[in-house]
Amino acid sequence: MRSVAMLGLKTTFENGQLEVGRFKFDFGKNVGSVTLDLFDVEDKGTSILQVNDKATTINAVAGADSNRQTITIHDVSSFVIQLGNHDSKLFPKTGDGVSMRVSVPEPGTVISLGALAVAGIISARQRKKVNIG
Ligand SMILES: [Ca+2]
Ligand SMILES: [Ca+2]
Repeated sequence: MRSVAMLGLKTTFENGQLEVGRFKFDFGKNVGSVTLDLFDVEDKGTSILQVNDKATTINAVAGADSNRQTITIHDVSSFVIQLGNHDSKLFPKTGDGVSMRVSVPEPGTVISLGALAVAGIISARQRKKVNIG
């Protein structure tokens, strides 16, 4: 299951293989350290924008095709990440799609983006409201 279709994006990116979008993860409590496993960051733009509702900038490093990297953030109850870059000059047709896995220390808790479709729906609704207003 992938969240691409749930985000209201009109076009698919990298042939729909990977996600581009802004996601909020809210755990509802401090879950300690959170590890993000990022796949296929090839251009700048992928960045953690907020941790616990405070603005921050933790940029993922662009690398070769299909590269992997992990970023760990600490004392996290929520965070917002921009995944991928829809306006990539390197990929003018597709944008730079990125896939992510999120791991938190609680045993067996691994969240994939597909499980977070709800977050995508909420942000799509908020965007709609903004457009109407
Ligand atoms: Ca790629
Ligand atoms: Ca990519």
